Amino acid sequence: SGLLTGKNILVMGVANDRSIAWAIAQSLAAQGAKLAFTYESERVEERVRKLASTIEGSVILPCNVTVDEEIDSLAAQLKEQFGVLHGFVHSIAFAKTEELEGMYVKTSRAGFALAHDISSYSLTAVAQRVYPLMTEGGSILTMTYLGAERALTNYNVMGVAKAALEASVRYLANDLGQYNIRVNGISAGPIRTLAAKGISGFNTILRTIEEKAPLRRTTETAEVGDTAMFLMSPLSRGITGEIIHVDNGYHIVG
Ligand code: 0WD
Repeated sequence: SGLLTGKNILVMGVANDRSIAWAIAQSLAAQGAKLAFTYESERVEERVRKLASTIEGSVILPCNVTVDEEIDSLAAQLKEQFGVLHGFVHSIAFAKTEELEGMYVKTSRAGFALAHDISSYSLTAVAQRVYPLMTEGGSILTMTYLGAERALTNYNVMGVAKAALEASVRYLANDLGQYNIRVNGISAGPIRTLAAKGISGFNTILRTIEEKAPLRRTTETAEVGDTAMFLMSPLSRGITGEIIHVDNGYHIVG
């Protein structure tokens, strides 16, 4: 038995085995959690099914977070399969590649709206439909980045969307605390994943981290996974509305 035995947790944002959400799933499963995974489209369905099949008892459901009806049916499926939900991990972001380079000032209305819809509003859209299933209390977690706090080269509209996401963490925490539901974020150091491929100059960023981060190394997904496990577990019961940096200390320097 583990810290999460008997807990049912929704994990959104597994795209492949390098996804942060996948490392989080490993850490949660190691503590006995029962997991539900979602996939955005048929493009990733097979990959998600294959990965999920390696974790016993996993549930796999479709959900593109830009479509309200898909989130409605996700919540209905979760109610049917789990009854009670204890956790929700949101590890989803998207912006058009052309909005992730050059000057932020050039951001289009459509690019701004899309980045905010998928990367920021989706946390609230899912939370509003799944919190009623958290009848025994719960923990909600999202993934953010330093670009929310600072103007970082090329991060641009994603940084603005992450700032809104971090503010959402605080507002959701304030709303849902009365139901013993906690809401937190992890601000992870840069990790080479599919999403990171969209960001220009990523290799340079990783080299800077190795030189300047207090721990002199880049972030590994397992480090994020273990902090996520802590935030899903009763060990973190006094923490809500918080953004925890899992970045080997980089945000305190440079
Ligand atoms: O350096 C990094 N990789 C960092 C990532 C540092 C700090 C934070 N993060 C954040 C990301 O911004 C994101 O919020 O962590 C989260 C997870 O990102 P990841 O693990 O780096 O990236 P990835 O493996 O690509 O997973 C993100 C997934 C999508 O993957 P693709 O590459 O297929 O877009 O988000 C999902 C999708 O699986 N996603 C959606 N899910 C449902 N509906 C949608 C959508 N419309 N769009 C994207």
